[in-house]
Amino acid sequence: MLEVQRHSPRPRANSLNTALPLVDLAPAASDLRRDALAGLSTTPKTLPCKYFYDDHGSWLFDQICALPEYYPTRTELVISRRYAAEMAAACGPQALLLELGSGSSTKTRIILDHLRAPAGYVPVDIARDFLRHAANDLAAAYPGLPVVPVCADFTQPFTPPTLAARRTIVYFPGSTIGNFTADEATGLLRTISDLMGPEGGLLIGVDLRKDPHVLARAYNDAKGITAAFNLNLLTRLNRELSADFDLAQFQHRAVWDPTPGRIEMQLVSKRDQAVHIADQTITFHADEPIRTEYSHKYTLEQFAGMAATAGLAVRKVWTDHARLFSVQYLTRA
Ligand code: AVJ
Repeated sequence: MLEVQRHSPRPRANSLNTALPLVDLAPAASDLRRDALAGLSTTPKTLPCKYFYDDHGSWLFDQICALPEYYPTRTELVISRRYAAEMAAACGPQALLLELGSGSSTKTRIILDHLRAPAGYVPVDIARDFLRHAANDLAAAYPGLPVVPVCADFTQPFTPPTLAARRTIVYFPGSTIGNFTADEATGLLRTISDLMGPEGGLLIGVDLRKDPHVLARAYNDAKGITAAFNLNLLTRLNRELSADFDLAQFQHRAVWDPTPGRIEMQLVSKRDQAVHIADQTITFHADEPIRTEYSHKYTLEQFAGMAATAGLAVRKVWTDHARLFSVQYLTRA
C-alpha cells in the first residue's frame, strides 16, 4: 500500500492523479505518534505546531489569512506588491526559488511575476495533497517554469532536487520563523544558509513587535477560525492515532508573553479528564494547557542579531508604513 512506500527514505516521483511529479519525503505516521506522546508526557504539555498542517489545517490557515484581525498576511502582501521589483532585483536573474512551507503559494506569484528568467520553483510543504494542488495550479499559471514540489518537514534534514540555476533563493514568507525559539531559529537559519549555498540569498517575512492588543486580536479572532485551527490538531490525533479527545472539553487560548516577545497558543483542558492515545492514558487537570505554538515577534535589531549568529547578514529591509511586518533579504555574511 501507499502507506508503506511513503516511509521510504529515498525521494520518489509520485505521478498519481497529478500532472506534476512530487518528491515525497513526508514524515511517517510513526513520527506523529512519537512526537505527540513525547510532548504530552512533559510538563507543561506541548504538541509541535508543524502538525497543524494536514490538508484541513492548511485550508483553515488560509481562512485565517483572510481574517480582518490577522494583519500579517495582508501586510506582507502589500509590502511584496509595493517592492516586488526591488526584491526581484536583489534575487538576481536565473534564480531557483526554494520555498519553505509554501502552503497555497499566493505571495510567491508576486515574486515570480518580477523575477528575471527564474530557473525554477521548488515548493516545500508538509501537507501533501494541499501542496500537490497548489503546485499544479502554479505550474499551470507559469508555463515553461520548472516546478518540483517536495512534500517534507523542513525542520528535519532533507535534500532538495537539483535544478540548473545561477543561484538558489530560499523564500520563507509568512513569519514562520516566528514559530521557533531563538535557538531553533538560529539552527534553521544555518540550515537555510546551507540550502542557499555561498552565492545564494534568503527572502524572508519577519513579523515585528507591536501593541499587544493588536496581537491578541490577531490570535483570538471573532469568528473563531484560529480556535478551529488550533483544535483541528486534536481532531487529527483522534483520526490518525485513534485518540479520544473530546473537543468540547478543550478551549483555544492565545496569550502574549512580553519577555520573550511571543504569542503562545494553547489548548486548555476545561476539567479534570483522561485521554487515550495509542494505548497510553494522558491525564489533564482543570485549566491545564497544552502549548501548541509560539509566534515570536522581533525588532529589526533582534532579528539581525539572530541572523548574524547564523552567519547571515541583512542586506535589505522592506516594511509597511505602520511597521507591522517586514520582508528582508539576507546573504551569507
Ligand atoms: C504562519 C506560522 C506564522 O504564527 O502567525 C496563525 C500561524 N497561528 N494564527 C503565525 C498562525 C495562529 C502563523 N504562521
